[in-house]
Parts: sequence; structure tokens; C-alpha cells
Amino acid sequence: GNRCSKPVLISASSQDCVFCNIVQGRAPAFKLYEDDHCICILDINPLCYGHSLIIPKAHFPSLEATPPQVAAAMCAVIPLISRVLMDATQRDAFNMVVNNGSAAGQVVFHTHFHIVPRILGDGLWT
Ligand code: DGP
Repeated sequence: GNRCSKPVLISASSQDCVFCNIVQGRAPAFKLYEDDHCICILDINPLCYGHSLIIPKAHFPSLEATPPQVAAAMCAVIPLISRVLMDATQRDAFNMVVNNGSAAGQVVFHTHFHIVPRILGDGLWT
């Protein structure tokens, strides 16, 4: 057929996207981690101590618009980031959250995962 054997990643980064600006060094952030595909930064409006975000360098507005290999790169950092965060915050539990779509509370339309370190009695969810 006419299909490409290698998928091509198309992403339009934007000067208007706060996470593109952080990824490209135009805006500051506390960066915990960086590789070729992703960064991990502290959330500017943390729900708790250590609240962090896993952000792909390429701009995709939502998870359903994110190519599988980019989603895989985001997931690939979870074990390392979570170990480091649990160690740094002296926590042994966390929630991973995705607000995907405005009805789900997404406000930054550059897809990302939240990692929310938890401690008993913090009153965040249950
Ligand atoms: P949501 O799209 O609902 O996942 O919320 C976006 C999150 O991103 C929210 O927890 C706050 C965080 N955030 C927004 N702007 C910035 C920023 O400029 N720097 C950092 N570090 N975090 C931000």
C-alpha cells in the first residue's frame, strides 16, 4: 500500500504554549529531569510537596492526539521519576493524574502527566 513504514511525528510548537516555552528555554521552570523526548518539572501550583509534571518536548494538545511513541516516552520515565520523587519527598505513595480535555479540567493544552506524591492524612483525595 501507500503507507509509510515509519510514522512521522508532526507537532507544531507554539510561542503561546507555556510548556513549549519551558521546553525551549523561553520560560523558567524547576527541571527535575530531561531526556531527548521529555522533561519533568515541578508544578507551579502544587497540590502537594513534590507535585511534578512529565511533559513531552513535542507539542500535542491531548492524549488522543499524541503519537504512541511519544506516549511511550512519557511512560518510560515514570519508574525513574517516581523513585527519585519518592526518595526526595520521603513519600512512598503517589497518584498519577491526567486532566485530558477541558471538561476533565485540562488547562494547559500540551499533554502531560501529573505525579502527586501522597502521605496519609494529606486530605487530597481519599
Ligand atoms: P492541567 O492542564 O489541568 O493538567 O493543569 C496544568 C498544570 O500545569 C497545573 O497544575 C499548573 C501547571 N502549570 C501551568 N503553568 C505552569 C508553568 O508556567 N510552570 C509550571 N512549572 N507549571 C505550570
